[in-house]
Amino acid sequence: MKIGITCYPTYGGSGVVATELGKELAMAGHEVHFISYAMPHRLNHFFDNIYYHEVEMSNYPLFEHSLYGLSLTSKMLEVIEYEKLDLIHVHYAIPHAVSGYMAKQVLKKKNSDIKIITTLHGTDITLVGLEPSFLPLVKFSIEESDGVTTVSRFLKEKTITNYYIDKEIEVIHNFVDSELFKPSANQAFKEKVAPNGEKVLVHVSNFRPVKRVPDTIRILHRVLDEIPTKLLLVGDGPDRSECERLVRELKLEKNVYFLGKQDGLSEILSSSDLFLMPSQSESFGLSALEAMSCGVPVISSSVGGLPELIVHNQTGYIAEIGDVNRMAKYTVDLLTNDKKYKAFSENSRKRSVNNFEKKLIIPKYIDYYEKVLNS
Ligand code: GMT
Repeated sequence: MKIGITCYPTYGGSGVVATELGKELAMAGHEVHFISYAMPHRLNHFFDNIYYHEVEMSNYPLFEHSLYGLSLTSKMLEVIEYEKLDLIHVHYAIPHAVSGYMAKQVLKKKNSDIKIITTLHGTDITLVGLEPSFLPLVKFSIEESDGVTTVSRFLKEKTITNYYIDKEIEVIHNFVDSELFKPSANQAFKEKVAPNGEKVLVHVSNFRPVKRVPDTIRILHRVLDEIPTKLLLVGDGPDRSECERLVRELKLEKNVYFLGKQDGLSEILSSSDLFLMPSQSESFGLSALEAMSCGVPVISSSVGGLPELIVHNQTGYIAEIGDVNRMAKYTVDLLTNDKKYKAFSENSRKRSVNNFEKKLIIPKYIDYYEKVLNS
């Protein structure tokens, strides 16, 4: 197949899923064309069968605000025509699904067609898509897509109930490369961050308010009453300064490392003891899956699709949103009981390999493409 993929190229779950999917499709012999405003960050070297088309932005003086949705449509049309694409798979509804719809309409006028598949990832449905100004357009673009997938059963339900969608939606969970994300601590790194054998907590996100990153610092603060512990904060975003302020206020400067955006995530995760995900909303939790694949249990809030990934009392623990006391209690419980920790760690690895390994999930996308193309 000749497949166009549009996604946000930045440090975020939807872009990671889109890029890793594209890489796997290319390895399976399909031709993949990424169409975006920048090179997706996990597409960091040459891959056979992968092409990148940058969306050019017009800087005509009348356009005070960027017209990205329109520029994207134009680039989609160009790539569809010259590369003879079979379908375009857009990740995150806004504005990608709308641009796809417009491209399809332009082609219709020329008696041509392109199949548009939209994958809904999370806040496009649960947060920003619900803003009154966006809601009708998001609903419309979902209904007009030739195929729609969500990354969890939770997100499918939300899409149907929040947008009154009467359409078949396929659930295809996030996936992980379990050979890359595997248990293998980097001793030198571990000794550097925890020189006295302290336990290591880790959190990875884009530091948006929905991630509740300050909760991870409050959890650490309580855990430190019981056990020497360090916290690694990986990623960057709007809440980072607030987190740095909180660390200073609680005098935790020696216990928290702000690592910023990192490429070598598997090394960091596999050198950690526990992953914290206290999110306000989370449609699946890709970084928690990557941690589990490294044999790292997860303590999370009980929101969204997280219970589809984390099995309470087997691969980690789930608590109410904002209940940092309970999350801290669970953390101490697990980190002071070696036998239980070992079982949770093994369960986490097994669950990710048996249910979410890329070799199991990628064929679901390929089958879905074929179904849509033959419909
Ligand atoms: O919805 C978002 O916040 C955007 C998206 C991203 O680009 O970071 O994250 C979502 O997509 C991931 C991949 O499918 C999921 O694993 C995340 O749970 C989801 N984030 C939220 O729902 C907050």
